[in-house]
Amino acid sequence: MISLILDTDLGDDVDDVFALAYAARHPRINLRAVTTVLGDTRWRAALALRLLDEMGVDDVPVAAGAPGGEVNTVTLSGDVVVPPGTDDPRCDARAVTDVMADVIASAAQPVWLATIGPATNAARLLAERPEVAEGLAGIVMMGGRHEPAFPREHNFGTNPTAAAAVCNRGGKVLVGDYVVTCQAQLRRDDLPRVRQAPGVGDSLALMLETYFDRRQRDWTSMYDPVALTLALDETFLSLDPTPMHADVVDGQVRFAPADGPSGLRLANSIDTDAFHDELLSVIERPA
Ligand SMILES: [Ca+2]
Repeated sequence: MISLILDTDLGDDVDDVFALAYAARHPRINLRAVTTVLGDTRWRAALALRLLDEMGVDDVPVAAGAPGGEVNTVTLSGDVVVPPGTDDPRCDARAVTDVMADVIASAAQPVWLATIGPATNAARLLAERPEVAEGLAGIVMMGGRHEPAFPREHNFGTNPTAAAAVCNRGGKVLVGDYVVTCQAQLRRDDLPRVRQAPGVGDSLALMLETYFDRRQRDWTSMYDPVALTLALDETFLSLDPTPMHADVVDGQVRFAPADGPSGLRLANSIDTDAFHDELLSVIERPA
């Protein structure tokens, strides 16, 4: 059993809401807090609260990070469940770094932080509460593209300085980059099974179908949920043993083998079929 803080930009690309459902329903994950990042973070928090309600989860604090940041043109999906601009009064009044720090400091075991959006909140925690961040079991990130062509990836490209700072923090940081995690997918013919997820199935299916329609395709990648499995083990993603370092080059994060000690490791392979079954099985678990 692991304790987990999920730091997410849910509401745009639909994979985040599946990561939330996976974390909330997984028998080996104790979801301790949800924090939101990028753009209208209070709307994202309202969406998280709505989905947690539907899953029968009412004991997980949800806090909104600083609004703003460079929101790209990623297609929305969460607007069909919670209208943009919605503010839920249950959104935690504390700063996200305080929520994270309180969870980390009060937990009986070291806590994992999964950052599946831009790394702004995670970098703030490391900068503002370094002594607390030392107590983390590790940080799992979805982001970056480890390939020679070096194209932009949304999460790390939105705040590359923050992403590199988190990658290079010294402690354990496990990254599922775009190249590997994009292979995890749901398809349009998965919609009937998604709809069966107790409580939250209709919302998940509506967002997934909306996303397919807006992107005009019949599949989409589950980058975020598969990345967060690295906090558990290497059943679905395998890690390259090479310790890495992250540098910001031309506004993007580039990975290279580390010259000195480093806790940064990158996933290098994925069992796509096994994870597809895993994701659907976990979100189908009873409320
Ligand atoms: Ca995300």
